[in-house]
Amino acid sequence: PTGWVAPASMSFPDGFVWGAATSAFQVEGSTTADGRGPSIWDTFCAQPGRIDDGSTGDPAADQYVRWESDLDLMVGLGLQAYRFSVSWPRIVPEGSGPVNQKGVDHYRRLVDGMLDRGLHPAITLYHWDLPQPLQDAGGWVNRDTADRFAEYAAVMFEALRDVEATWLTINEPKTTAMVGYAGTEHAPGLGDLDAGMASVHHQLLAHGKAVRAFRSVGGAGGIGIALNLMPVYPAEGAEQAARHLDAAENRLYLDPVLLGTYPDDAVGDLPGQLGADRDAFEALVLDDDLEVISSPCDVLAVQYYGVAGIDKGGSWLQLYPRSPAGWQQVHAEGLYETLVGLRADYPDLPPLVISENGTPDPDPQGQIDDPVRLEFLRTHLQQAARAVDEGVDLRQYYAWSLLDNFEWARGMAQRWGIVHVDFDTQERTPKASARWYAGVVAANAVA
Ligand code: GBH
Repeated sequence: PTGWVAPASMSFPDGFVWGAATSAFQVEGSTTADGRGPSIWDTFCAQPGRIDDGSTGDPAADQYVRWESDLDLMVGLGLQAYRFSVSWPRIVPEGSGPVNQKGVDHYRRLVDGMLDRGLHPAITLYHWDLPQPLQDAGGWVNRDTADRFAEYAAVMFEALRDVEATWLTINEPKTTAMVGYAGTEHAPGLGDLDAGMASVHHQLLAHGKAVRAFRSVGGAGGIGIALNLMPVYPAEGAEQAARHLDAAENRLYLDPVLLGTYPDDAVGDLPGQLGADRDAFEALVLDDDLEVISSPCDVLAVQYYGVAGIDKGGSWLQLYPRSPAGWQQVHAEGLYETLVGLRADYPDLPPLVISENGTPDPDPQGQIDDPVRLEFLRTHLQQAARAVDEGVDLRQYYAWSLLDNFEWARGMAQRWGIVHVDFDTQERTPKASARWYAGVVAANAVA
């Protein structure tokens, strides 16, 4: 469907929720404050060569200290919602066992501060900062981690039982599995594909167990999972490879959550497939697991950054311009295709949320005038509005990110914020994209 031209202005439905997103390790700093335990990202940052600029989670954007003024900043931009994540090692410093009340109190204050200001909380429970003691016991390769996660999640559900929050269990299980366990670019950096596959299953199991815990606590809000999705485009003659890559990148996560089945074509030796040990993976899937994983959700959260191309030999292709992130092939129409594709493929699809969407500054020093990001957001919101006009039930949108922050292996040298942060002074300055986005929110329309 090429040749679509966006109308001059496109409205969103009444009640649509507009926000921006961050995650705990990327913005909080204060990694030893108030009883927080170590996470796998603290360990990873301490290993020479893992982070480009040698930076760590301290002080990041210092939000553990500056949360009140950051909430005021959001109100000043007219934002209606904030997606943040809870740091598991602040809540259960040893990964299992005693709860650290000071950690719980921090997030209760943050959420109360949001409610006082009319900001809707979207709360991610796991955005990659696994307590180190759990990694010492195997991390997501160990099935017990799913139970530890559900226990930790229940602590937060109880603490915020009265709050109409949008809860998201796990942020991008694919990234943890393929970049942290199968790959080496993210913590814990194992470089073991079979470990990656085990982490897929155990993260999804953790998600399902947390959804069940949420139902038994009877929390006021809704719950879902945040999956990064991307359309896969075939080169000439590469339709089968593209189907396999789509299975490995998208359906491996969507199908178990939404249908209660794993796709049968994600793992194997054909181009586009994950070349893991299929029997070993299947042996991890116990009797009721898929039923737990497919426990009904209230939302599905989609993180959209770009697309992939593949040739018939299985090599990834560049079809669209790359952003300075390197891995990001920018193609706004792929967001529309993702949203309408979900509706077509999954009959019981819950309402959708776009929980992340964005692009980095071309200049690692950062910028206030950011026309590339502004245009990125505009074109992607137009494609989201197009899908909504065609009946897709999209309820919320979160720009990634509210603030320049600790960008994982890229450290502080890749800036994704709509708000600039001076990392010497921690001063915040809204970029042109943030001012433009404030207008979108005020109009509930993109022009
Ligand atoms: C999101 O993932 C994350 O949820 C968010 O925390 C992050 O800040 C944001 O992207 C921007 O990067 O290191 O070369 O192996 C998006 C999907 C998957 C993109 C992992 C980067 C690692 C590339 N990410 N990938 S590499």
